This record gives sequence, structure tokens and C-alpha cells, in this order.
Amino acid sequence: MTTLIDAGLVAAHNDKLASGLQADYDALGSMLARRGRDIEALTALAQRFAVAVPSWGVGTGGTRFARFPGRGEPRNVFEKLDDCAAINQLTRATPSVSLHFPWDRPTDANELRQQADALGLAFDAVNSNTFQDQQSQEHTYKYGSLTATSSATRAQAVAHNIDCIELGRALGSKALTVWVGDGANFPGQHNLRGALERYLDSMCSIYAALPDDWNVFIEHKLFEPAFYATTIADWGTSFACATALGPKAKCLVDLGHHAPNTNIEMIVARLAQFGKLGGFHFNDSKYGDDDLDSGSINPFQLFLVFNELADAALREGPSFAPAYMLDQSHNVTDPIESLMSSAVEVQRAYVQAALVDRAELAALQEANDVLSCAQALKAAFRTDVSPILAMARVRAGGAADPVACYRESGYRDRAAANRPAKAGASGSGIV
Ligand SMILES: [Mn+2]
Repeated sequence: MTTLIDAGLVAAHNDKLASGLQADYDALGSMLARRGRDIEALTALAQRFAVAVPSWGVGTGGTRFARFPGRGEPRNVFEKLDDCAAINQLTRATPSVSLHFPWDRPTDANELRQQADALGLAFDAVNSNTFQDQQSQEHTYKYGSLTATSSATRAQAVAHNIDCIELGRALGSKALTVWVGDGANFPGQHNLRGALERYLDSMCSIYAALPDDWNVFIEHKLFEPAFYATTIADWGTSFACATALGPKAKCLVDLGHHAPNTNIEMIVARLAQFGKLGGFHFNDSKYGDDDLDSGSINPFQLFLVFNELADAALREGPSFAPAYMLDQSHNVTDPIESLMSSAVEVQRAYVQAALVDRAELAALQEANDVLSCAQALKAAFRTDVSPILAMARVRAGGAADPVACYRESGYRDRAAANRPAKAGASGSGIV
């Protein structure tokens, strides 16, 4: 496997931190043993965790107002894959990449697949894009895509999604994520029901093109760019559409796509209960954005989401396997550092949720011992599992401290030298 950061440098980094890590690991192991938990089992669990990196995340996304490009940003999908591989090399938690078309459209899908294979990467869900016009596109999406009043525009948007499925098949992907910004900016602009009817009609054509072993994920978003009424604004609409379309259609939960203070973990529980939880876009948010790094604002919410996922996994068994993807926009940080940090934060929530003794919690719930129930979750959330995550990485050949190791490696300096800025070659998008 091609490695982009010198393995000797990673080993030296790990050697430097080895004695401290071992001491912390042993101390945590003793503490967990007193709680009846085996640290080795938790480390093995951490090693099995994986979250996909979004190809658009390795470039600077910017905001609605401006983009401030960083040094050495990837200029094409092949360079994006290199950055994704560096992230996985150091974190060992991101073995797959979620592509976005047409931004990532390769001239030769086989060549792209071969590069991914060489880098030890696979492709997760592919994403379509009908929220902006492309060059040489015949019909504009200014007034919508899958919901457009123009049948020719809708047909063009459907054809693009089917093209994404074909490309995804060639790359070994198994799912299509559809997010549309379609909606209205003014009351009266849309017939609200009519727009959703057109959406479902378009999605039926896309659904019909899905291979048997594929899923389509419906991603909802409360608002933006439609500021009055977004057609697929909430999980209820997403669920209704996924149900109407059939078993291969599921709902995708982007943590930033809800009204402030929404109980997202309850949405997760509902979708899991009815077999419609397709996957996640992880990020964090303080107000109405969907851009901040996972776990940077509300790590307890992230933990509570994984607490529901742990419950669902116990109930559903191995068939329960929602797709985990990051979806962030980086404006003031190095995207590689943010993505590594976020992957670790999501993995942290996963391991912390595994610390909850579910039988004990169920007994406390049965007994209506409310305070003890709350304390059982808090005890898990307060446990610093950092040594488990670091040990899992080191044992898998990753870095004890991925961000520090990345900085020591000089990867960004090399990228800046090898990738002179190219006008108009933004490596990302705001999704
Ligand atoms: Mn998203």
C-alpha cells in the first residue's frame, strides 16, 4: 500500500509518546476493570470503527460570504484522494471516501479506482449535485431541480443522479446520497404539496435505476438556500419519502440540518425503530450552520446519538449498519487537521457509548431510578477514552497523536510545493 507520510516518521512519533501512552492506558485499564470493563475489548472495538471522509472536505469550503484558500489544496480528485489517504494513514479510522459529482468526476473511473486501491481506500456513498449549475448544462436549477416546474429540468436532474449511480458502480460504491436545496424563498412561490409530488416523481425514476444491492439516502436540511420553505426540510418528510419509495430508500441525518435544540438522538431512535436510518453526515453547529468540526460544540449530543446507535445495534444485530460520513466545511483550519480531529471525535463518542452497561441502564429505567439513569450516561460520557483511541491507532500503524504527527511530517509544505494554486480549482463545496 502506498503511504504518503513516511512510516519511519510515524514510528518515531509513536516511540516518543509510547511510555506516556502505556502509562495512561494502564491507568485507564485499571479504572475500567473496577467497573467490570475490559480495556482490550474496547480497544478492539475502537479499531473496528470507520467513518468516511468527504472528498469536498479536504479543500477549504468557506462560507456564504467568502472563501480563503489554503496552501497546497488539492486541485483534482486524485489529489483529494491523496489527502484522504494521509488522514486514514494517521487515524486508521477513515478507510473510505464519499465523492461528489460532478466535482469529482474522473475522466477514467478505473484509473481512480486503481489509485484508491493503491492507497488502501474504498468509496462510500456518492453524492449528486443539482444545487448549482454546471458549465454546458442545458437547463438551470435556479428554480429547483428534482422539484422544478419544468419537466425538462427535472429530467436533467434525474439523468444526473442516474449518471452518479453509474459512476458509483464503476468505483465500487453502494449508495447514492441525494440532497436538494429545492424550495421557496417567498410564500406563494411554490405549491408546497405540488413541489413534493414532483420530488417524489423524480425520485421514483432515480430509485428505479438503483442496483439491487444499493441504497439511496435522502438527506434533509431545514433551510438554506431556500429560506422560506425547503421541500425536504425535516426527518418526517424524509421518512415519508423513503417509505413511499421503497426498502432501498433510507434517511440520512446530517447533524447540522435541524432547528436549534432539536433532539437529534430521538430522530435517530425513531428512524432506527422503523428501519429507515440510512446514515449520517457528522459535523457540529451552534446556530444554523452545518459546517463545524464534529464534537467541537456539543460533544454530549454526539455521545447521545451514539448511545441510541448502541441500543439499536443491540436490538437489530449485525444487519444494523448505518453509513457514517463526515460533512464539514473548513474555513479557518487546515482541512486535513479538522477531518482527522473529527474522525477521532466521532470514534470517541462510539467508544464512550459502548461504556454504557445497557442491561444495567435498562434495569434502572424499569425501576424509574431517574437520577441513576442520567448518571449512568454521564459516567460513560465523562470517561476520557483518549488512551484507548491512541492505542487503537498505534496498533493499526497510525499515529498516537495524528495532528501532531501530521505537523511533524511536513505534508502540507510538500503539498504547497507540489500543488501550485490553480484558478477556479476549489477542492470543496459547501454542503
Ligand atoms: Mn450533509
